[in-house]
Amino acid sequence: MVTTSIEKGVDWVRVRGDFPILGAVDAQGRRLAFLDSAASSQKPARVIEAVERYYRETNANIHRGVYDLSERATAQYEAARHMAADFVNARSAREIVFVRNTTEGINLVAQTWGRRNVGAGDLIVVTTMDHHSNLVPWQMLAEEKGARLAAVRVTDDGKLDLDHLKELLAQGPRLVVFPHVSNSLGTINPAKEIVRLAHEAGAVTVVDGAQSVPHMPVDVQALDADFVAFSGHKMLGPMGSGVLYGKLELLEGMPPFMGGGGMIRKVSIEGSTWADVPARFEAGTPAVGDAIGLGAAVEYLQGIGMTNVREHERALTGYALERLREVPELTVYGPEDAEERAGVISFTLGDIHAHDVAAILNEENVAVRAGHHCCQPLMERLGVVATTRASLYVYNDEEDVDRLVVGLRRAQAIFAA
Ligand code: C6P
Repeated sequence: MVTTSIEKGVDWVRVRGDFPILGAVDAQGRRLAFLDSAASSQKPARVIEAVERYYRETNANIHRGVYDLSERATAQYEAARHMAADFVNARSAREIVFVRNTTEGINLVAQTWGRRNVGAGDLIVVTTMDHHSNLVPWQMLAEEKGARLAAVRVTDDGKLDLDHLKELLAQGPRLVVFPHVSNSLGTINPAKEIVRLAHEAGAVTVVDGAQSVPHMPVDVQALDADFVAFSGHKMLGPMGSGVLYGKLELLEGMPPFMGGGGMIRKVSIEGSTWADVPARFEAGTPAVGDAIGLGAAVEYLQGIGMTNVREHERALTGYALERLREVPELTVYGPEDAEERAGVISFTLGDIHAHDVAAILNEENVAVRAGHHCCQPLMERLGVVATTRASLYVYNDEEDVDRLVVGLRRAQAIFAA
């Protein structure tokens, strides 16, 4: 039990207090139990203030102006890039491309590296637990190029079937893509091992870091992944901020994603040449304020310490799994052990529809997500159309979990009547 105490120097009550939106209570005086951070996290005052300060004091287009304000905006934007690089331990800030979100980061790789390097008959390995964002872009590429797609199977306990992965690797795939953490099962995949195996088989790797980078220490050099994409809005930063990390040598060999201002070296009517990376991939006016907000989110998370974030979520996940076992007819999907999962808990409650469960929880001021979580192939594998999903972050505590359990019992009582 961790969540209300001061642990390893982290005062989790104070952390919760940093999030203005969580200070509100409903008409019955109940605080919000926000259990949907896997969809998008809440923002601490520090991030909100950083974005506001940018618009109040620094707003100007970047990399263009010769006046002070523009130079300050440019410096802050590039400082945010360095912070993001430091956060995931990239070798250089040039390996950090600002994008809108994970989806855009993955599409960027598919449309640039993919179009240049994947050909007819090539194999692209995905997984059955991938979010549509790490599946559909590869389907589109495969269709365009006449490439083949195969999905690593998921075991009954919600893990990637590594024997199946090895079978697919024996076919010499061009590309292996997978989620570091499943947004539906919470499974933490052995990313380092998968990357190593994929590299041994000669494949390039794309890691979907949407649910890992916000919640645990992620070191891209230790991981050795070729590309890692993640979303700022899931890690306390603004919507519209995201990162594609790519190894410099790969990024440098890639053509642009979109054409326009900022990504060129020289343009004539006859043709154009491209700017160095990462500018080559950031056509048009970027979301400067959002990137600066992401930098503030990184600083905030580093202030807590990512090991502490992970430990808090691991302990709270363990508590939640234990409490959920008390609820009859509740099936939790994914690994049983909190060590093997992040703070994402998907479940079904008897034959009550997932959306009905979520609607009743909402009446209790408990916010969860229900649906297929953009993982339709996984839902098919699990044999369900939808699950209800509670997901945890730094501001959650045992009271949130207890409220979830009370709400689930109420849902059962309503449907039993
Ligand atoms: N998952 C969820 O509720 P964007 O929307 O681009 O920021 O992130 C896409 C994405 C990619 N991969 C994984 C593993 C994800 O979880 C997500 C976003 C949200 O689970 C919205 S569907």
